[in-house]
Amino acid sequence: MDFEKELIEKQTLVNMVLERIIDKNAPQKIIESMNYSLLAGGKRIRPILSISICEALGGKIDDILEFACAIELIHTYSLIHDDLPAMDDDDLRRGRPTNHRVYGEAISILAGDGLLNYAFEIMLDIAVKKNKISYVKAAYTIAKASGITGMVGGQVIDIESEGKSIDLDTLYEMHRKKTGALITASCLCGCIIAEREDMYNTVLQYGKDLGIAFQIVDDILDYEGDIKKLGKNTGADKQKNKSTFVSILGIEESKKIAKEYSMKATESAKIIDNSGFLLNLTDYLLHRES
Ligand code: GRG
Repeated sequence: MDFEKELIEKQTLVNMVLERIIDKNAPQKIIESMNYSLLAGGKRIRPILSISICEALGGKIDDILEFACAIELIHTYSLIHDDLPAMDDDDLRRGRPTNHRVYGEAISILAGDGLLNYAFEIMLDIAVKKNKISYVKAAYTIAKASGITGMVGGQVIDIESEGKSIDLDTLYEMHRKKTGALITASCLCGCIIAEREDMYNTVLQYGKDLGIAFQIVDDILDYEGDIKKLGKNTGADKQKNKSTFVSILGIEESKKIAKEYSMKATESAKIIDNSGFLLNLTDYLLHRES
């Protein structure tokens, strides 16, 4: 199948699940605020990575679809909290005013907390119902990647580095944790749920290389991207005096390194998935404009 058609099909499937995922028994305001950010668009890369890797390794889409969508809840929580005044203080995300601009800080903090917690309710509910250790392992992988040695830890390094110039090693460490950890964990869930332990290291390497390429592209887009296509403000890194791949290495070198990591990821993608989808997805993420 044509790559773009398959990508849209997968995004549509994820969106259909996300539209009905939040428990209707919660207070109306928190449901509204969670759905405001969750259903505002987004590329749905993390669930799509889980799904496509699971399928490529012999698993069925029904084995992973809902679990994969729960990862998007965690990603959305991180965006809501990252935009808060105490963090990046942004007012545009996914083409809309940020969550706290619409619902106020208190509800927005709770919406993030709600999304994070609800993601684990979903994952653990699936693990209990399926009664399979692979789902417990996958949930643990996501918990660890989201936590203090993963995304939260990366965010701490980011906050502590603001206004300072950091070296390249610290920048890599920050991004491996802040952005790379959840991307890698999303890939690993596909492998774990498909019960293909033999492919674990290849998938791990794929996720790590893709995560770095993804973040360098994010820095490049912040430097020279189009606000309308991105759905968020550009130039924020420079304005906040943040060290980025672009500020440390320059734009041309950043593009070169992003391509190198993406090519490395492509080599693993060919081993993981012989349908070509993962390879095309890797290339799409390198050339994305949003
Ligand atoms: C608040 C604990 C906590 C962590 C925040 C992920 C993160 C850490 C902050 C987001 C800030 C940011 C722009 C990070 C760079 C990479 C990134 C995660 C970009 C956004 O992800 P996409 O491109 O977004 O997948 P969409 O909207 O397509 O889902």
